[in-house]
Amino acid sequence: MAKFLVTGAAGFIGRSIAAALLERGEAVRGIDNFITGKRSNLAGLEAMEFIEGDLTDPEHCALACEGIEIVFHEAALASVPRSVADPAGTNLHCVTATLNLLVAARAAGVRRVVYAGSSSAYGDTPTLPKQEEMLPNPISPYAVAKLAGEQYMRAFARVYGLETVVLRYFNVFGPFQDPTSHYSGVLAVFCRRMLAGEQPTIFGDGEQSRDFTYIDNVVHGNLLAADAPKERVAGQMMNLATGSRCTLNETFRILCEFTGYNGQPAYGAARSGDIRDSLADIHLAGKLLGYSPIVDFREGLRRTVEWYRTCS
Ligand code: UD2
Repeated sequence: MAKFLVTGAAGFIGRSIAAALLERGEAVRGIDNFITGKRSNLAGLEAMEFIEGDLTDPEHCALACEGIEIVFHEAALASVPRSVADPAGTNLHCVTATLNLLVAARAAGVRRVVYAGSSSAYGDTPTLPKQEEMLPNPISPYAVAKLAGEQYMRAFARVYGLETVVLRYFNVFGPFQDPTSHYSGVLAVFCRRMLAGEQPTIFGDGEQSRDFTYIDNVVHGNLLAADAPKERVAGQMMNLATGSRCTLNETFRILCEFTGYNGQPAYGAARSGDIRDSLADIHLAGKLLGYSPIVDFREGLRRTVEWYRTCS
């Protein structure tokens, strides 16, 4: 019987966590509805028990949680612009789905739920780096939805004693991130386009910055969060990031080096709901989990370009 459940197991982050658990020899169950997850992402995860299901359906949640000790809740409809186009869809798949999952987890006797939070919760405030005690200030429907999920985690820890751990991810990138959607993360899109010799478009002046976080760091943080003592992490929220930032213009220049692209970027209108600068303070995850990044931004980007070059 599986001990770990990964929601969004056919998505980029979920499949990466599942792969690491399987590598450790763990018994893993995954669930995905394939709205944004991909069947091809399940390649290599054949040892995982898989449920095609939707967390908006409480019965699917109950099935997924049966016998499980620890849940990694990665399923979501990511993307700020997607949420601007369809706020209700984002709410359904981020908030309702999360609440359904928590109800089912509690009923099934799950011990711990590790939740994929988002740096977007901090909003567009000028103070950097972002520290966990700062008041949240979400400016897009996506940010509101991911923050609501966090608050449900906290409430379930407080009132039901479920061990919830919120990890606020900062712009995760790496192998298996879908580069084909209108709503794909910027690095996936840029890698694909620049490797194909196509011009990428920077929205705005390119001086916006992000704390881009390579996937291995996120997987590492999740495994630490699953193993950390209850007294230290239950009910807590912490940033999970690299702890350094890079502008899009600078990132473009590094990508030119790695991909061999020798053109200029196009510049388009700034995106609605966008945040200007983002940088995490990662001391709390260091203190509570013993976390520090294992792959820096430049090396992560190099590995990512090689993956898109050879595998996608
Ligand atoms: C937000 C969250 C991130 C994660 C993600 C999920 C922040 C700071 N980060 O990422 O943690 O939850 O949502 O989707 O809130 N851009 C271009 N050209 C393109 C595509 C994007 O210039 O072709 C720009 C975009 O306008 C933005 C930056 O690149 O300024 C990053 O965009 P993104 O969609 O990769 O991620 P972001 O920051 O919305």
